[in-house]
Amino acid sequence: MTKYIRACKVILFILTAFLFTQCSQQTNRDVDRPNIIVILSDDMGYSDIGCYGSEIATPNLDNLAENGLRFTQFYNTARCCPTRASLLTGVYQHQAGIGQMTADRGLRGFEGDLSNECLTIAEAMKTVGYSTYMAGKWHVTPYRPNKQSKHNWPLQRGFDKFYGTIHGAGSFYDPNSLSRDNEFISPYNDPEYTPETFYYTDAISDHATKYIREHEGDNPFFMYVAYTCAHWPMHALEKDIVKYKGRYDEGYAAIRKERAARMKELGLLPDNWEVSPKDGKTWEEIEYKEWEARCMEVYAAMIDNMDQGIGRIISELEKKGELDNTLILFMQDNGGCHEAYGRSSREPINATIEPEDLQTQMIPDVTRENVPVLMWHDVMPGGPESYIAYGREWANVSNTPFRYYKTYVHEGGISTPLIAHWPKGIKAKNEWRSTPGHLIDIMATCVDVGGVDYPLEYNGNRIIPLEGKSLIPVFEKDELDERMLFFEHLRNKAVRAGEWKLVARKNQDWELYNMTDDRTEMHNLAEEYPEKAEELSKAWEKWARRAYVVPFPESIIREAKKK
Ligand SMILES: [Ca+2]
Repeated sequence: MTKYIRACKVILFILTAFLFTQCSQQTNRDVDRPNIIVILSDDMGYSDIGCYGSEIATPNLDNLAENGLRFTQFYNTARCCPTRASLLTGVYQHQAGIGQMTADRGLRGFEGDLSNECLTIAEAMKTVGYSTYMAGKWHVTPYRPNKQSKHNWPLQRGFDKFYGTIHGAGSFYDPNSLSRDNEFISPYNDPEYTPETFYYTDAISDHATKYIREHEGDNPFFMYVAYTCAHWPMHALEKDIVKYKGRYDEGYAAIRKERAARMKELGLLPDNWEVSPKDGKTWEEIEYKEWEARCMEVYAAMIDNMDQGIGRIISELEKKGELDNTLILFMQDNGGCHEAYGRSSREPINATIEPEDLQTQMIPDVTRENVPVLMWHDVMPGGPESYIAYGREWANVSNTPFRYYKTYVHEGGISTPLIAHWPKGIKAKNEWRSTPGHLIDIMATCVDVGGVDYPLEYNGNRIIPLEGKSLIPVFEKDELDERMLFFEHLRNKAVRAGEWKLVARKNQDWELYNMTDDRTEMHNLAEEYPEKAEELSKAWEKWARRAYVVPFPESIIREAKKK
């Protein structure tokens, strides 16, 4: 009997100890694990926010930077959908199935649809009990309004709630493919969201804020806020545009000069780097200066509005007492965009659309007031009746001091700010980090801070191991094990290794640059250091074979030859 009682006591002790450990582990985890908010903006250049040298007012982002970290050498993939695929999965975009765009090119790596051989951050964070929310642009599965498959929509890829667009671009007053959770909706027939004026950037901010407000329970959340700001068309609310009236009247060169001076003050532009030369027309060559200046006033207002929305997200976190233990990361999906959408005339189209009709057009024929949407100098940019891109010259300003644009993997195409803010987890304040990083590191960082045991198999599929590294050592000491970073988009290609970068435009020779001395890529050293160039090009080839980058689909090669 005594033996029996002793055995019972031992069992009871073990059970109590076990339960205590479980509870305290649970409690500790819930207290320590931060919420995570990843904010991504669209088609913005390296110097487009205040704390990276812009004249555009971004006080909320600047405040995050002052109380956190700014990275000087963070990289994206040069384009909307590949960036989203890589960011969401922690592997290179070809491995994630989006090697080019969202069209199926018939080869592994180029399916144009998010692969099942990888997890999204939302899927990974769910394995450790995070709630998962998304507001904004998805763009990692094809958009087919009449025969949409939803197998790769956000709710099927780990998100609990979603409000946003499936397609990559559209009107800010009437975005095509707008959806809530698993259903397409019309912004003008949506009882759940009835603002006085519908403006997509505000709608994204408002839904992100709502998800924080409505988050319940002790578990942390992961939220992905993917703005379409400041992708074309140049659409902004008049109340925001008015702040920038006249600010761009002096033209491109004056603003590039101002930005370069501010970047020098910030330490972002060392004296030994040459600012890249201007691209496109001079201001004197521009005939309709008022229209051209208005393009940039609207662009600035779009960014200003996004920053105000980020301010509302931060306020909501503060209200809930969650700001200190939320890791906020802000980055951009590609460099400033030179594409010439809406920069030639089109005839007015007569059509009608009712409030309950779904908008399926990327470029609407008419506004919801049934006014024809116009382009080029036939209309001033800003309102719903216009559809205009800000053009090559302003993109050149956005990317100060770098060369090239979105699509290219020179520094103007792939360089992005990265702001990291997490008072409880990052001790340093208002510091810079110069270790090179890449979108592939975001998943690895989330997995690290969330305590995720990253699976090798998920839903019966073999999972590609993460390519990225956790940025925690960079947060702490600006250190990371040395590695190479690789790039490929539309056969523009690059590799970054330490202070070296090897880069080539489609069908052109490799160029070699020393990024410490010459990050603006003005002095090609390929002939001076042929062995370094050879070593890096071999590394690129090896990666390209491993990561489904080559062979290129025949259809892409045929199209390239036609052009
Ligand atoms: Ca983009």
